[in-house]
Amino acid sequence: STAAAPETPKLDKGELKAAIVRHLHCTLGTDENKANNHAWWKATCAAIQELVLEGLRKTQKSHYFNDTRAVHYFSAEFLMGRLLSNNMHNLNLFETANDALTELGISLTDVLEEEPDMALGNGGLGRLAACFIDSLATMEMPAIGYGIHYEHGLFRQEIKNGAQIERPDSWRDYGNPWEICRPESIQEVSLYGYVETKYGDNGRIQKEWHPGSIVKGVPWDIPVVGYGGKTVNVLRLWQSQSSGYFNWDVFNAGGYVDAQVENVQAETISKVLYPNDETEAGKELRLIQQYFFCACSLKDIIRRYKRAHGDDWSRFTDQVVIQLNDTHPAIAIPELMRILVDRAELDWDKAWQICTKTFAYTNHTLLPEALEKWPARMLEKILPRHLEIIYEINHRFMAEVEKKWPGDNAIKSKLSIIEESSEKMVRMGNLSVIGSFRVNGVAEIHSMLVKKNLFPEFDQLWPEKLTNVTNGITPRRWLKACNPALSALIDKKIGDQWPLNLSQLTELAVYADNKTFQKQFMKVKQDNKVALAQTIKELTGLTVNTDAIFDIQIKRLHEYKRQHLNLLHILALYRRLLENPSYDMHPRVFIFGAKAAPGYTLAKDIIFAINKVAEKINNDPRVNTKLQVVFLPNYRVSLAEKMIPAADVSEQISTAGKEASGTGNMKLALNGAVTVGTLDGANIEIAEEVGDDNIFIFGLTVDEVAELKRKGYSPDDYYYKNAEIKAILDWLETDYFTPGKPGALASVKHSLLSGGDPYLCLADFDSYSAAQEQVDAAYRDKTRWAKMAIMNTAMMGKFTSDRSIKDYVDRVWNLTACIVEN
Ligand code: DL6
Repeated sequence: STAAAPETPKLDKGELKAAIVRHLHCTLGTDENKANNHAWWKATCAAIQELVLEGLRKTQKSHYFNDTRAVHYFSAEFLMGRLLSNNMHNLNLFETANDALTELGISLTDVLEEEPDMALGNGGLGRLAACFIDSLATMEMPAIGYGIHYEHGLFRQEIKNGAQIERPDSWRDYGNPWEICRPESIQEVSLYGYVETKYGDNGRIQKEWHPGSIVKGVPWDIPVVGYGGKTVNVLRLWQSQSSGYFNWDVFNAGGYVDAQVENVQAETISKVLYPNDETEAGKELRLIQQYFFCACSLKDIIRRYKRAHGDDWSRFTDQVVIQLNDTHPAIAIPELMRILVDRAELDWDKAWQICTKTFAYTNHTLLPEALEKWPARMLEKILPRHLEIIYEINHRFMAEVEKKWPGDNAIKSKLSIIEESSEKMVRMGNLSVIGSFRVNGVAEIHSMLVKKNLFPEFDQLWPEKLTNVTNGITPRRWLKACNPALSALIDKKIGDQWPLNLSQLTELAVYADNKTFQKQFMKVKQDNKVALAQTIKELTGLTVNTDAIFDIQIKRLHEYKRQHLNLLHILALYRRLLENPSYDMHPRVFIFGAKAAPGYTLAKDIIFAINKVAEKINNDPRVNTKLQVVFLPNYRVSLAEKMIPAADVSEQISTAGKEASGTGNMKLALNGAVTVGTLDGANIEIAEEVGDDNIFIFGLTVDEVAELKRKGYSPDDYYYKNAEIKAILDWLETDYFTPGKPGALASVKHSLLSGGDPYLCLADFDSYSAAQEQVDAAYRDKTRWAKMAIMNTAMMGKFTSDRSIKDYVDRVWNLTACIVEN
């Protein structure tokens, strides 16, 4: 690894104290006596930001003088969470700051709680982007993240009478201390209008797009501090603003208010993050968002390139690689073609060669509802020239297909970028594969399914193009920072270099049977459980049993992730306990965190059902010493950081073949939770690493799922043959959990019966329940469990995002680290 180890902190305690107080006085205009925690947070951020910006300046200078090749990570989502603790850890200043604030009479823990999460993403895809830019900076790779400066990130979730209510998120209401506005790099983006065909002097056909409107993209830079603090890269997020060019006539004619309408429309573009995870909304504003940030970013990249290389395009692909995080930024492909062909006047073939050496695309899902398609009519209206270019790309590609499969119209219609359905649609997945030099899935099995089921013909056409890069997580945030006690224990055992070289954790395996180490490891877990119990109390009022197994399922709410399978099992345990009060089980607390897309009714019904079942069970003295259920509201990065260190059991129970990778599975295992999971996504690779003895695998495999579906799956078979399943589902229809309101939870039952149980909950129920009995038995054997937990932490080396980035560097980006001069 080229990563730099953290140095001695750049400030000592006294200097940091002085800097914090100086910012309290000079930046915030307050003083030590008047300042509340929010002011202390801002002053601390400002003091840290001084060092961050010094690192940023040096990094940019080094990159400029070395004329480095860089990766440009295009992503509609970056789920950054909080930055203060992360930046302090990466600058090796956490302890110093703690001591400095303590001397000032302030608690760092309280100060850290003041920071709103930067929740500019929905879930796994956005958090992956955040982990990746952390690793890129840590490994001293020249890189820039490009995205959208949403005014409102993912909604804040409240739970009212068991139901999810969405409230707006305002992460920067009182100013964000990390971001820097760069008005000097504002870009303009065109939208709407029409295309004029002209003949140039050389007789060449030329296209001119006459836009109907122009908006400004204002860049905000968030510095991304690598571990060790040497490289500080940038996440550049674009905010939309009115260009102020239009409607001056209206304005001058006294139409002041009408002129403002245009401003409001322009500002709407970056107003709010679409809260849909794994569903494609097909909304005009969403397409505009995507184009807006891609167009701004490409202009920014080209401006930087031209500063060094002028109009000579021959070195562009040596300097620039663009990673498309899913198809959300795929419109960048025709946009680059437009710039090269229409503006730079390169001929088509040359332009296409540049384009297809510039882009690489990561696929994150096989779910059909998440594969983006845009109505051709919508593209024609918003981006008329881009649609023409897409048609041309497709036309030329169809000729290639014809060469490979002469006369095969079925293959043509499958591979075409244009879907000729009742409404003509543009398939962004096909466009991304055709326009990229590399396409990757995010876990071995997922990449295999991308090749075999999603894009088999593309794989035949370009056998080198499709590859795998298994996801990863940054161990700095997801162990060192979030679990300080475990980190300290690991440091003591194997030294403190593991955050940079996570494979070193295997050295812990030799202690897995060591009684003393087991005790120390499980003591940390217990303390973390007590801390989470305190959070649960504060957030829900419930007192949980900290001697119970903490069984955690945290992720977006989706049928394919099967929170309702977990719920069915909870109901089974409840029934068993009611029928047999001496039913033998170790006490367990089932803990959920999940947001549902606001328009996803069944997902919201499942949240409601979990809450109603929780209410009943937690208040039922017949069972609540053994069984408790918690739904923690407003699951987000900062809450994950509190839950993950306290988990005994990690629920990763998606229907096989549906979860592309999962990354929560890695975070939980890294913190010593044992997985109950299906052979899906990265679970498979986790099982390979930890070994069969240290994981509970259950359920149908990908092949078995396919076989069952082929034969014809009938959930009724399970309902009528399995008395326990029948009783549980029928229970949901009564008013037992919703007194006076029978049927309030019935939609969950119906989705599993008349709804056809598309994700095979009933088919997997028995196997899941058996796996849970094994969990129960294993947990009671304290030595065995401690060993399992330690082995999970010890064997997670593969899943550092540093390894993912190294794979991208080797297989896709061909980058070299740039050592930043200090
Ligand atoms: O690759 C990151 C993450 C995976 O870990 C999850 O398994 C996968 O569900 C998620 N995919 C999406 C798809 N969104 N779109 N399009 O979020 O990606």
